[in-house]
Amino acid sequence: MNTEHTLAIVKPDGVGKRLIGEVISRYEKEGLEIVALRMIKLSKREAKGFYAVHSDKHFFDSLTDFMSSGPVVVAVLAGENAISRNRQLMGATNPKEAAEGTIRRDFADGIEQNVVHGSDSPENAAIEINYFFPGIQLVHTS
Ligand code: IDP
Ligand code: MG
Repeated sequence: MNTEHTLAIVKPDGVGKRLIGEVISRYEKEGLEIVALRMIKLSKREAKGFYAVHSDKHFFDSLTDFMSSGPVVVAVLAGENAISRNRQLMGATNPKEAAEGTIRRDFADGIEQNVVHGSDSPENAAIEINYFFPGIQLVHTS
């Protein structure tokens, strides 16, 4: 067993398109357990803190403007290989390159406004979960 936790975000475009339920439903249908969930609006500063790893990228200012432009839903998903399974559900960063049936292929408008975030490694998952749910006791229902 390789039970993992991963941080997922429905980004402001996803919330604006009323995709919260659709996205959460895809996690549940995949068998990923939702063990924490909250809706928040990030400040520009919080968005910059979350995406600090990308601070040297040309898109950093635009990305953090976008991420602080409206509410987001942040969740912790749990399950066997949860990190890679969530990345599979999401699809490639650029929706034009995302596989059919993935969230980004189905709903994203472009490489920046791409509906969802998902942690990419156990190390980043731990950092990202702690960023939004500091000190959380992760509850398992199954
Ligand atoms: P990921 O979300 O698939 O892990 P990352 O490379 O970690 O992709 O980039 C973080 C986020 O930054 C992306 O989800 C997307 O919103 C935005 N982004 C990535 N590359 C570009 C780009 O080339 N132009 C504009 N925004 C980008
Ligand atoms: Mg990433």
